[in-house]
Amino acid sequence: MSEWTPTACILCECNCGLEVQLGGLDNRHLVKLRGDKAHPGSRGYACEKPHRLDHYQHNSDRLTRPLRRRADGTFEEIDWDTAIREVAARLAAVRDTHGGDAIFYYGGGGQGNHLPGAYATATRRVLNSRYRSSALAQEKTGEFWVSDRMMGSASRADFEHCDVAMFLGKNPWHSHSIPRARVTLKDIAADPARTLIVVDPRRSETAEMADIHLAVKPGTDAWLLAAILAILVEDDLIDHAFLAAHVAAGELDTVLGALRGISIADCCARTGLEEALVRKAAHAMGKARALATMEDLGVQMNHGSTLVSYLHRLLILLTGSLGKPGTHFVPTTLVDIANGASGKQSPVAGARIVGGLVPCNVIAEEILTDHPKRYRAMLVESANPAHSLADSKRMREALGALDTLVVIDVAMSETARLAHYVLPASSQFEKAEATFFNFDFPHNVFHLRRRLMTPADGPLPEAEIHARLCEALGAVTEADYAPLRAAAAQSRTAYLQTLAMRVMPDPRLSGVAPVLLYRTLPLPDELREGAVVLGLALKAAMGHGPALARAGFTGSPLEAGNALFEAILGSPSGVVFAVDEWGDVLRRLKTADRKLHLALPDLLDELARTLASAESPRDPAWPFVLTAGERRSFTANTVIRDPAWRKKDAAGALRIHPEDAAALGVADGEALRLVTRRGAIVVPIEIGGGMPRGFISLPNGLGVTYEDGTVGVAANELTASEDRDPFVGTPWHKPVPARLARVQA
Ligand SMILES: Nc1nc2c(c(=O)[nH]1)N[C@H]1C(S)=C(S)[C@@H](COP(=O)(O)OP(=O)(O)OC[C@H]3O[C@@H](n4cnc5c(=O)[nH]c(N)nc54)[C@H](O)[C@@H]3O)O[C@H]1N2
Ligand SMILES: Nc1nc2c(c(=O)[nH]1)N[C@H]1C(S)=C(S)[C@@H](COP(=O)(O)OP(=O)(O)OC[C@H]3O[C@@H](n4cnc5c(=O)[nH]c(N)nc54)[C@H](O)[C@@H]3O)O[C@H]1N2
Ligand code: SF4
Ligand SMILES: [Mo]
Repeated sequence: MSEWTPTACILCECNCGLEVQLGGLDNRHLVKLRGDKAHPGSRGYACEKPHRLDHYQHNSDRLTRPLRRRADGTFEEIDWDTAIREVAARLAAVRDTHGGDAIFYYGGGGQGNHLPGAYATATRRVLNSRYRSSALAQEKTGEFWVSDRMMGSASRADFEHCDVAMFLGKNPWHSHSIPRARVTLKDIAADPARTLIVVDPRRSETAEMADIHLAVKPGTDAWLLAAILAILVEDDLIDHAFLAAHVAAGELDTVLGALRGISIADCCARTGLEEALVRKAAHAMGKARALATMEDLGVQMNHGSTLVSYLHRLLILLTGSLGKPGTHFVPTTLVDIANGASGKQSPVAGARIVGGLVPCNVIAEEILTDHPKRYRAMLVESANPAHSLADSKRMREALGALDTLVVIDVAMSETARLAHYVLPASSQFEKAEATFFNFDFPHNVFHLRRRLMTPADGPLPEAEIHARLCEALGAVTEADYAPLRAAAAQSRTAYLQTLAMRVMPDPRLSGVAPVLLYRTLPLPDELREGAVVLGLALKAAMGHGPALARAGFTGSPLEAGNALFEAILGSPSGVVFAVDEWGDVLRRLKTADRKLHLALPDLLDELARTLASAESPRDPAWPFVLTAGERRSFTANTVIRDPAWRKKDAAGALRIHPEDAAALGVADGEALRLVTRRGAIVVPIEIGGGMPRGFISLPNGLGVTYEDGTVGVAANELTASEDRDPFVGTPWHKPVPARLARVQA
């Protein structure tokens, strides 16, 4: 067995630092894993999920050779030269006939591997491919869009130092998303001076620990937030000094006017909650010394999601919960993935593009049409849209209608099965990798993980795949590499100067800079795919000089960026790359006038419309509300396909309230037939799980094909792409109308 070697967990956005001992055949198995105390963010923390990560590294779905689909739908193995030549030729043909806009890029990284997306920018540039998307456009784009308009950027919160914490449609005990989640939750729960508030119809594991559990009726969070805001205004619990200093002129009065007209009692009635409990929660938040809040899929994949994101931001700002320890902050990031800028529309459906991402729910209709601007080719990388996007049946039809579908993946995913070409990628332990989900504050961390083992014979790192594609497309040649190689042979300084003088000013070369770096920057093998990080570090040094300087990276942008890059290379457990000051958060607001904007007219209209709408009676044909895709102890999207990884809930049971089960005459573990407008499946049930009556849940990420069998239900066989938010197109996966029936014997 090897020494303990640092790496990271790849199963959720936290990317906790791990230490691993390798063993087994050729030392290629992850035998023992533990939290890495030297990781500056996670500091030794790890949950139960990574201990059997070897199921990711080794499983029978791993791809070993490039594959080409035959006319009969089966695959044949081809060599890499053929694969790259043919993929390049087919994508170039689409570009040359229909324009690069007809080539759609999806993915770029999962929870722990974001370097592929950085290399793919080169291939996309060469193909003139502009339209793209990723899972963020089925969860976070509403939050990004309103945050961008109100604050200039999205914020995160400091739960470690807050005295009041509120989770809205979020179950961090299982889904994490904050550093060392369980330690922080336990600390808050154990301290009588701190208050934990959870808004969730289900008594989730986090709700179970809460001081106040607001068990809203599913989909009524907008009414709850409206009531809370109205209470804050009525009882004058808003932070006048903060608002006077930072809010754009006149906007506070507009918003207060709108909130004063709200009937608190009516709103509470709509949520099914006692008004006294809502008042208690509102007062706790309004009187907090430091309020930290977070919204997630329970509201972001639900009716009124963008409105809820807006009202949530009003709660943060009216209570002055921005820019003080224990409240919200805007981190200094190496790569800005939470950017909400918009203005563009998708080519066929005319859907709003936020943060450069086309809403996931319109992708199928942008393909299944004879519109001249339809997408005709798709490059999918490290994502599984045939499984993870709404309405899998329609998605399969859409992917099947493309002229060319290329999938870059480590495993034979549901999407890869539909591809014309499947390009096998090295696993995240066979190459250098990193996440761009870097949201810590005031010390932000970047971790370039070293490869733990050489790639198995066959797969290639994405960096190499994109370099070969760009070369085959004729976009980069030895002549472009030569000056950089010559400079590299002299010194890093000479190399940086060549980058600054030759590459950056030349749009052709700067577009393929990731490939130039990868091909010419001398790096040890275990860090080779980290080359693109030099470009990111230089860019960060140009944009965030003071934050980098406080972390010790000083000098000109070239010097500071290079020093940061060296530190990243030299820190196998991760490095603090930016140190911020709380006061900077409000000094650096990125809105045009550097003020906070509370009054968004379209969303205030939406609020008025929502509050005026009558409650529609539940359609008796669909008596249940299905949460299609809950995070549980052993779920991790579709990163691990082998069901043997999962220690609990082997079958992926449907959770249901005991009285609902009794009414249907089923016992724990028995199966029911679950029907939605889109599909029907049979699934075993788990009685309890904190579900209220009429509310049922299926786990996320199950129902993948493995060794020609399927374990659990693929949630998106049951969801519909037209069920989506009117503003940003995020899906309504959490309130799927459903019915249940006994399975006929
Ligand atoms: N174990 C595990 N952890 C993960 C992942 C995983 O697959 N498995 N995936 C990661 C990813 S990609 C993401 S985006 C995050 C998501 O993390 P979460 O958003 O926390 O995950 P979910 O379990 O999908 O939804 C959270 C809660 O929303 C509640 N909910 C449902 N309907 C409503 C409603 O109407 N109102 C309110 N207020 N709540 C409602 C559900 O009961 C559930 O407890 O998790 C990350 N972490
Ligand atoms: N109904 C419903 N649908 C949902 C959700 C829900 O709650 N309900 N949640 C949504 C959310 S929040 C998310 S984030 C998405 C997640 O869905 P996707 O973004 O589609 O991602 P994953 O399921 O994580 O699939 C990741 C793919 O990356 C591959 N992979 C792993 N490592 C590597 C690598 O190193 N290189 C390459 N090239 N590939 C690799 C894996 O084999 C897998 O095929 O699902 C969404 N879909
Ligand atoms: S919290 Fe997320 S990243 Fe950390 S160990 Fe658990 S699954 Fe892995
Ligand atoms: Mo996600």
